[in-house]
Order: sequence, then structure tokens, then C-alpha cells
Amino acid sequence: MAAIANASYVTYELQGPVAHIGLNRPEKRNAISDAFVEAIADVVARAEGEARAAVIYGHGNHFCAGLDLAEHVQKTAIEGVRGSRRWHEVFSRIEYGSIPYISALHGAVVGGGLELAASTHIRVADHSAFFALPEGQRGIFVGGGGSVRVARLIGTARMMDMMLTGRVLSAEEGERSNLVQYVVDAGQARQKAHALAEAAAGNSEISNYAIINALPRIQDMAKEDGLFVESFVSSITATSPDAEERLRAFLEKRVARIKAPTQD
Ligand code: 1HE
Repeated sequence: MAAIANASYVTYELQGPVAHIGLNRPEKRNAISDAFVEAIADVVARAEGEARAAVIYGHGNHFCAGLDLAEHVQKTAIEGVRGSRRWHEVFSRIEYGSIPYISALHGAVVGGGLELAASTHIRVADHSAFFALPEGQRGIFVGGGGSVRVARLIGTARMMDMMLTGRVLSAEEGERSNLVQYVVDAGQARQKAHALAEAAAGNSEISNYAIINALPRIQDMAKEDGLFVESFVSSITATSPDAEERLRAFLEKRVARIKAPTQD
């Protein structure tokens, strides 16, 4: 039977153009059950309809402990396959949606939690964050897209090390491994993710759509195919009225120039 979404597993709040999606099962370290996946699907659909960007974060001391092992222990093979395919569907809606998702990571970002984070477009970790793929120790395998998304982020060699040996990466190691793009002080990840989401929300919608949907697909293409597709995406994006107005705004000096980064 299909799981029914339970709204209390996820909090949702719109802050200006940015939807804040909070994983909300802290007593089980935000472990993701079937009903929890449906709750994520519901809020993602809502965010797509009304927000220009979204932040995903965890309530409590951890981002997410991954798959609900208590529920998983009783599954048959076909139930496991269906469950995994549903995770793929929901996480693909995030990865190939029309708004950017920024994950704000703290505490455990483990197994399916790391797979969820890998489906977002930018990852911000605070210093408390740690990353692990304990599937090997649990006698299972990644099933939420990790073999595709995590492997593309950090490379198969690093992922194999994590899965075979149980290696746990710190926030800094995560940044060095290309798993996260920002590391901030403890407790600051959501705030930083919000600032990044607001910045992305200010872009042209069609540019964001192209960035989110074309970049990962082009990465999977042969070089010449990627270059060909890039020309079309580039041309279609540039012919939007929004692009014309933004280009004119630059030429007429109505918008700020790019500035060199300041040290913070
Ligand atoms: C859980 C889960 C879970 C916690 N499923 N119930 N994921 C893992 O192998 C990670 C397993 N969890 C942990 O290693 C730790 O719980 C944490 C490092 C995340 C947090 O430690 P801690 O000391 O803060 O919490 P805790 O005491 O271990 O857990 C609190 C409760 O949450 C406890 O339940 P309680 O009834 O005894 O209070 C735990 O049993 C429960 N809990 N994590 C179910 N994951 C699509 S395929 C993806 C495959 C995977 O994700 S594999 C990785 C699974």
C-alpha cells in the first residue's frame, strides 16, 4: 500500500521568495520512512509552485540519519526496489525541478541523508556536520541515488572508501572532497543557505532552469554533444524578455558591477 504523507514529518515555511523545508523527526534523527518520503514530495511540489528557491535543513541535532532502518528491516526485495525507485522519483524532482535547492547541513548527514543532500544544488555545512555511508556495515547498498549523485560529486574512489571502510568525513574533509561548497560556524548553515537561496532567487527563472537542468545532463554527454546542446540552451535562454532587460540594465549601468570578494 502506498504510504500516506504525514505533514508533521516536514515543516514548511515561505520566507519571501525562499521556501524553508525542515526535516522534522528529530527523535529518530530525521530517519526517512516511506511516509516521510511522501511528505518531502508534497512540500517539494508546493515549493515548486510558489517559491523561487528553497532551503532544506534538519530539526534537532542532525540533518538526517538516512533510511528508516526499523521500517526497512521488514521489507521484501520487491518492496525495497519500489521504495528505492520512489526515493529516486522524489529526489529527481528536487534535482531536475525548476527552482534551486540549497541544503543546510549539520550533525549526521548519513546514508540516505547524504543522498538527499546530493540531490540539492548547493550544500552548506556547519562545523558540526559529518558525512558517512554506512550501508556496507548495515548489509545494504545505497538506494536513494547515491551511486549516481554522490559518486559524481566526490568520485567513485572516495565513495568506495567511505562505503567499504565506514570512513566518516568531517565538514572540512567534505569541502575538500567537493561534497560541500561552503563550511560555516556551527549553527550558521541555515542562515548562509538562506542568503545563497535569496541570491539565486534573484536570477532569471529561465537561467535557473537551464543551470539546474542542463548542467548535470551535459556532464553526462559526450564532449561534442554537450557543446551542441549548450549552444541551444544558451540561445533560448538569451532570447527571453527577462534576459533582454537584464542585459540592458547592465549596459545602462543600472545594476552593480561584479566586485572582488572580501575576506570574511
Ligand atoms: C534511527 C536511525 C535510522 C537513528 N533508522 N531509526 N543510517 C544509519 O546507519 C545511521 C544510524 N544512526 C546513527 O548512527 C546515529 O543514530 C546518529 C549518528 C545519526 C545519531 O546518534 P545519536 O546518539 O544522536 O542518536 P541515537 O541514540 O543513535 O538515535 C536516537 C533514536 O533514533 C534511536 O531510537 P530510540 O527508539 O532508541 O530512541 C535510534 O534507533 C533512532 N535512529 N537513526 C531508524 N537510520 C535509500 S537507501 C539509503 C540507505 C541508508 O540510508 S543506510 C544508512 C542508515
